[in-house]
Amino acid sequence: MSESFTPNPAEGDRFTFGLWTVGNPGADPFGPRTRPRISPPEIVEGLAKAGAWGVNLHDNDLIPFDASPTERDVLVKEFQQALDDHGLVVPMATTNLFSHPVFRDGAFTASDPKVRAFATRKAMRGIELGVELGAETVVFWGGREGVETDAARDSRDAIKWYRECMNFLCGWVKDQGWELKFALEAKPNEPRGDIYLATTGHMLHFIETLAHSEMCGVNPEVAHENMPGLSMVHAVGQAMEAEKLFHIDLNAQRIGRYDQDLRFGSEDLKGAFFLVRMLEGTGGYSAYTGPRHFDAHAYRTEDLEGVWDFAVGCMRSYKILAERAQEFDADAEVHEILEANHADPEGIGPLLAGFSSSNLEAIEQLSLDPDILAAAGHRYERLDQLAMEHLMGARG
Ligand code: DIG
Ligand code: MN
Ligand code: MN
Repeated sequence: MSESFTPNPAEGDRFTFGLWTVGNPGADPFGPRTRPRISPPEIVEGLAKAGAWGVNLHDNDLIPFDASPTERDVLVKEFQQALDDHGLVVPMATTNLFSHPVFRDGAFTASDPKVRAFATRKAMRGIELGVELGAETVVFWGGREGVETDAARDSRDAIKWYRECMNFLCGWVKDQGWELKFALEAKPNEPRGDIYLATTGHMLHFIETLAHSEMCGVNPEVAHENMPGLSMVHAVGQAMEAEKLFHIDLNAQRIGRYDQDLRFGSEDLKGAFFLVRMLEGTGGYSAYTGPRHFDAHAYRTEDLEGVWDFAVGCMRSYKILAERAQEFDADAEVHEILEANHADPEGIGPLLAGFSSSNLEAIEQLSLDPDILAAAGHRYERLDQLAMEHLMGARG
């Protein structure tokens, strides 16, 4: 394999994986696990060897739901030792608010306030664990926040309860004096028939209704935007434009299917190319500075060797796409076509940048012939062909 695409934290690569990703033993709703389970310390060692920079976790990826405080402390100590031995960090932590049956009617949106209180308390313990391990970002994925029938509750109550729990947790974190970022992750369905706040766009609006919106952003996932056929590039673009891209879940997905969480770049390669281009900032905007997190898992067919093939493949594909994006944005013909399309020799753009009587008069006075404007070509066929040829390695 080409050495230039080997992931290397020492060269600035910031790739992370969750314990639940490479630790996924291959079980699915139709069959048991197909691989041996590997322990968190073994996962840390394997990720370090693969070239990852960090590892993320749900509380119960490390600590069983019913573990005693003593058992918890032993597991955390062993995990911390593995992190120290192999030089991995924990940038993000999250809480499992979806596996135990107590959450079967939701966590923060459960109709029973005792369940909402239990979920909030469990989230506080999960955040404490994350802080203990050095995490600076806390992801919230509301896997059970939804319904199979809207007879269960009015969705306005659900949104209100979601907001109450988020506001409570933001207030608690600030009361602890911690500087943490909350990253909310959307998904349209599965495991619930419909999940509230179904897309990154829904989440961006919801965040603006929170009491401490400044500490809250989003954690968009490729598969979750693509499942309903939406563009991950546009979800991430809106999040970055709002300065709310606090974390990201990279994987791959075929539209219209269950959440596949496939190896990054292994489906919709063009979408992955434009996503990496946006994250790397090669097209002119500033780059995303957070971890490149792969929330994905190996095919059920794979043995443990295949799991590490999967992990290396995620990182290599990201690095290859980053190089292709750099080449695309350095291509003189690409610049020529984009500059021709964005040209503004008469300085009309700024007239729309803010209402004023002078801008109004100038806009009204403009000579704008729609037929002439309509006749202009854009050479997007050539531009997209250039993107595809860079993507396919046919234009060095
Ligand atoms: C699923 O896409 C979710 C959970 O795995 C986890 O809560 C979150 C963290 O990235 N992604
Ligand atoms: Mn997913
Ligand atoms: Mn995810």
